[in-house]
Amino acid sequence: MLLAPETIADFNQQHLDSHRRKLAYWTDEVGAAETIIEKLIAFQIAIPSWALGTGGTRFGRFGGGGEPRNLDEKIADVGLLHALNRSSGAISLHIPWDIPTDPEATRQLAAHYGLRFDAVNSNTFQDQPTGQAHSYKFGSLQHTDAAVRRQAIEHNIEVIRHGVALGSDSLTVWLSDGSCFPGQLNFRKAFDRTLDSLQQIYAALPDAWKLFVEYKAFEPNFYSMTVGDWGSSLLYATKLGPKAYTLVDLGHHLPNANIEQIVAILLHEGKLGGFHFNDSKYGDDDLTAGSIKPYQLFLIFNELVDGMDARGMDHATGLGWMIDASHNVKDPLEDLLQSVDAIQMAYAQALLVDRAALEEARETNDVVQAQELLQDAFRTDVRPLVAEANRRAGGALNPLALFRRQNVRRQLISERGLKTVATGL
Ligand SMILES: [Mn+2]
Repeated sequence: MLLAPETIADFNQQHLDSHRRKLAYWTDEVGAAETIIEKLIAFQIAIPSWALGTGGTRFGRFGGGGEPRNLDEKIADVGLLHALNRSSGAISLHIPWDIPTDPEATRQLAAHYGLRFDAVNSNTFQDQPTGQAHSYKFGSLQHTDAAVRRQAIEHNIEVIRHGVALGSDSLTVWLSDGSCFPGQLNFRKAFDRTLDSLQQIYAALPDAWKLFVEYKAFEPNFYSMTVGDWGSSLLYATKLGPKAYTLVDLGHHLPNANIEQIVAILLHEGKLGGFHFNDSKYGDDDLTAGSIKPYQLFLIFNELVDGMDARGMDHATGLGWMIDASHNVKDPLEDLLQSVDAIQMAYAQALLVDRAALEEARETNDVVQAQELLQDAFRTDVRPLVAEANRRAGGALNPLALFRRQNVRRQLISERGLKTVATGL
């Protein structure tokens, strides 16, 4: 479904007086407000094609209805999100869940909604029901059998071809490769085989492309993961070459890992390539960004802003910004609106940090002042700035409220039916 610009304008008009009162503090008191609003408008977060339907656990799945039945409807859903917040201007596809049959038509459809194609994702963590000769039960790029590795390499190269046809410029490789029991795997051989396979994929990358090596601490393998942490990802990326980078998925760490420190060092080394936003209480929970640990999200953005500025990188285009989430009990589109909003807030708060004062506090070991400076930014209500950025870009002052007022889910159910199931997680 399409959201008419007049519907958004009408909604904004109804809330404009209240919004202007809240924004007045910023425009009157804070010199940096305009800069922050401009940066927020430029900042776009890619929506994953696999997160537009209801997710599930291995215990069950409780669909909410109106899920997109094909790639065109997935693009329409992301287009709807982008119309509401003007900050979801990209889609990240998963192959083979979303193979475009007519790439030019798919490209045009995306352009119609103002969307571009972000990183394409390969899938060698499950066996496909048809057309697959070898099983990935014991791994893909690490497999002991060269024929399995070859099949996985060729799949990744095919994903690159789909990406090229759509105008994408990066490939994300996440491997479930590893082992479930001590003794099962020769770690050194698994590393060498994986590196050799990745090198063959890397060799097929077009010139301007990036390869993102995503790591994960555990699951589905529980004893060892062959790309299990940022250290091993960095090792692969370094050995592969300048087009290879580490991708950080917030849910792919062991509990209490200091992700902001990991981000700072990877960025400093020029090897941070992309991000998968989500939040978690325990592990790879794939919850809404900022829903459990908003301060951590802010601290990560604090390092991102600081590190990108130190390297002269463009915040909007220097890294791949993507959400990777699953929605078990929420409407997926509402959840994605919440995630984008949380990311925008954390970014705005990070832009507020007084960096000169923070460095001064650090150099003089003023621990209290350093903490105060960060918490002062984190405790600032930046919602009027985010709302203003959305409004100026043509979106809604409150995307979620408008989504609900328009009864979007009910309309999608009447268009698509109650029992539709989107391919994905
Ligand atoms: Mn991920």
